[in-house]
Amino acid sequence: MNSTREGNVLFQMICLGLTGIFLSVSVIGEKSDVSRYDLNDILNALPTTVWGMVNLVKEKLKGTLPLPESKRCDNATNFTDCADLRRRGYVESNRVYSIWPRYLNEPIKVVCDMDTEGGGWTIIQRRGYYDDKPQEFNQSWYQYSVGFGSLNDDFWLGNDKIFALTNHKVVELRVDLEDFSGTKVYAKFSYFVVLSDLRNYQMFLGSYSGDAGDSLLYHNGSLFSTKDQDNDVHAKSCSSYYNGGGGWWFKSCANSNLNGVYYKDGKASKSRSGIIWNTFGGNDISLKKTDIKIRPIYFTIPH
Ligand SMILES: [Ca+2]
Repeated sequence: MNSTREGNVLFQMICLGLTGIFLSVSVIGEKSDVSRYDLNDILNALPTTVWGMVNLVKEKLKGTLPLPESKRCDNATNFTDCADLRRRGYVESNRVYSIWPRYLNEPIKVVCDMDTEGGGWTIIQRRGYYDDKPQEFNQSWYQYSVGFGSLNDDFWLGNDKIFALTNHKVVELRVDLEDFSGTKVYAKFSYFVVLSDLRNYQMFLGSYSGDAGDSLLYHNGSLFSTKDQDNDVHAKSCSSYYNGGGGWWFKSCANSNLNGVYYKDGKASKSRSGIIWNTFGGNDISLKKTDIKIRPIYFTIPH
C-alpha cells in the first residue's frame, strides 16, 4: 500500500470517529431525560477522548501498529456489534462472534443475546454460567481494561472494548439478574456511556425501567475503580475494603456491584462482598446469575 492510500484511510478513520461522537452527542442532547450536568460532563470529556484517538492514529503512522484496512475487507469481521449481526440474520445466542467496533485496532470476539426483546445485545459481563469453578473477578486495573474470563462461561469483556462499544453508537443498557431461589429480574437504562482510559472509564446512565430496581443509578457519573486503583469518593477503597476486590464504577461503595465475590450458595461471608444489587435482595446476599448487555437505542429488525 502506498503512503497516499494509507493517508486517505487514516483520514477516513478520523472523520468517521469524529462524526460518530458528534452524532452521539446530538442524539443524547435531544433526549429529554439527560440532565444538563451529565451532558456537560460528557462534552467536557470529548477533548481527551479525541486526543486518545489522535494518539492511536499517530502510533499507526509510526508503523508500530498494523493498519486494519486489509482486514476490513474480510466479511467475517464486517460487523460492528451484535445488533449488526442480528439485523443481518444471525440469530444464535451464546455463540462466539467476531465483530469490529469503530475505535478498535482489530476485531474482537463477543457473545450475543439474540433472544431477549428481539435480540441484538452485545454481552459485556456474565456471572454464574461457569462449568466447574467460578471465574475470579478479583482482578487488576489492567485486567479490567483488557478483559478476562472465558466467553463460553463467565467474563468481563474489558473496559477498552466497552468504551468502543458505547461510543460508536448511542446504546441502552440491560442488566439481567437471578437469585438462588430462581427469581429473575431485569433493569434497563435508556442510555449508557463509558469514557476512555484517560478518563478512568467514567460511566453515565440514562433513566431506569424494569423490575430489579435502579441500584446502578446511585453510581451514575462515577469513575471505574479496582483493587489497585482507587478512584471512588469513599475515604477507603470500596473495591478492596468492602466489595470483595472486584472492579466497578463505585461512587461511595454498596448499592450495586456485579463484580463481587461469587458465593456458590448465595450466602456472603461478609456484607457487601458478594454480587449485589441492593434493590434485589439487599447487600448481604450474593446473586446466582448476572449478565450485562448493550444495544443501540434505535435497534430494529427489518421485515
Ligand atoms: Ca476511595
